Amino acid sequence: MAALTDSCYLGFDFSTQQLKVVAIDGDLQVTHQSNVQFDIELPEFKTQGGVHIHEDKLTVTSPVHMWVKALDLILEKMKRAGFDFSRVKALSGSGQQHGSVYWRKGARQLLQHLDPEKNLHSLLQDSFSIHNSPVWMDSSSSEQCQCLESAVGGAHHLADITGSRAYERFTGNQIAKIHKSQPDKYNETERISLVSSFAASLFLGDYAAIDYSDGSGMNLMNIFTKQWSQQCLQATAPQLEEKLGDPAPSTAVLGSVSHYFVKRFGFPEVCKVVAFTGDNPGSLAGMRLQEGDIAVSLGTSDTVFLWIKEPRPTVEGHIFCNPVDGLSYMALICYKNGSLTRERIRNECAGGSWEGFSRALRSVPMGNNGNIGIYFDTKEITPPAVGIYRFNQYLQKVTTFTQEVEIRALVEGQFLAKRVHAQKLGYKIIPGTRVLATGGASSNKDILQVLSDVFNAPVYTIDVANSACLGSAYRAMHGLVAGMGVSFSEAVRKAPGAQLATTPSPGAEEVYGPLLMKYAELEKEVLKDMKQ
Ligand code: XUL
Repeated sequence: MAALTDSCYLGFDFSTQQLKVVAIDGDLQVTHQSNVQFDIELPEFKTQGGVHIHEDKLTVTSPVHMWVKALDLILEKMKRAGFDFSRVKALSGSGQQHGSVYWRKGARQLLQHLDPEKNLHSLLQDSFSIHNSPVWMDSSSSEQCQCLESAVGGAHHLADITGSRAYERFTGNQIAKIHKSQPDKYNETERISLVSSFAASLFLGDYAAIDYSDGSGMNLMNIFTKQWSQQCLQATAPQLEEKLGDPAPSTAVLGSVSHYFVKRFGFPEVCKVVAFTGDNPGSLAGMRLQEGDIAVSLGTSDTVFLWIKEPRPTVEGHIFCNPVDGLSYMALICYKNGSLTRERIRNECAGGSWEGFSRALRSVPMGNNGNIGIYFDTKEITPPAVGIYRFNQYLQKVTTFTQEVEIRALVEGQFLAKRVHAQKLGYKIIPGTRVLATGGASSNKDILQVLSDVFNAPVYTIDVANSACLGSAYRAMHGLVAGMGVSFSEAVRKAPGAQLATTPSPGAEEVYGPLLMKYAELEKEVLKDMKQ
């Protein structure tokens, strides 16, 4: 029998712009990585950033055949690089969330009998009823969102069932739009997959179940019972339940790789396929988030995700089933005004220099002498407001701040918002809570100090360029032992950890505790102003 270190686990990530793969050994060390960039390596599909933005600017799709061809390509690349597929004990993967794939009637039959002499792309030419899959960047289904919310008794009620109010990119609303605009294609469809479960289906040689975690991004699943909500299904499209199949736990072993992969690439017959999930749930696994932790990704848009036990869905942010622990949940909040706003204020108030920005942060005390700012250069998602708002220590609106105060107000405002919204979704700081910071701005120590002070928790940094992919490899490994009661954290305890960057300054909670409440009030006021 092969020693543990001879074993290997694969994680794939079908993201918007590329397909990635990472292999880890039994000690969780990365042994192989590869990728296929859609725009560059598959130019025949003519995508930009992996997608086609349609004329209405709202419809955004990706060619499903491009994803299939990318899988052919990446496996060929691995073979050429001498990758030994016979050591793969299990594989899993992630996909961009919300995107959907429409399998034509008869496709299951085809999937079950793939000829190992041919590539997947040629074998699956006629397997899809819709060639252009709607993806997460699509925002063309507002009408369907309104219908769904009113059918279930309002946005709040929908969030109480599915973990989120109706969002254009969420799959149910995309399916409803396809049913309305292309009823023939809808009727020709045998199965609807998410990008994640579509990719798992290719490996399995059969339709793979949608996992609970990615299934939470559809506005169709009851996140508490983990079953499709009949009310949502009925409001979306006919015969939908049979087209979706039953959802499955994210840690489930769905079966072994199909004969096709055994014959064509030399995978062992016993190589297991562990349910694929969404890229954000995959990242939660890759970052090895634990109960009480909060991950803050400071990029073009800022994303916050949390591990929570007692979720309280609201009309802001999303609650998903947790991808590694069946009793927990994860919350996700997206902010559009991230790096671009920080860069604008840096340019206007610090002559374009991050050192100047940092100096300004250090020159004003924690709490900014009571000054608070809200900076939404473009319409924010959480909350849906736009504009720049400044308030002095008496909570009166003012038109300007000094440059130093402006810089601190921006950074404090962004982090206060994150803590306020996280708490609204059920987040609690508990002993041992860590803030895991990633993304471009996480290399700035002074920004991280504010983050640590506002959350009153130590901040760790972690390189997550490949977190979803790595998380999938970890999940593949965990999937083999999850049924025996081994927790995810136990299974991956040997993986490299996050680095401690900073701890809260003394007195931080006394300063930011009251400011949090003030910030929440001001945000409500801003929203009220917007509605008038
Ligand atoms: C999350 C979302 C995006 C995609 C990106 O709700 O829409 O983060 O998952 O791939």
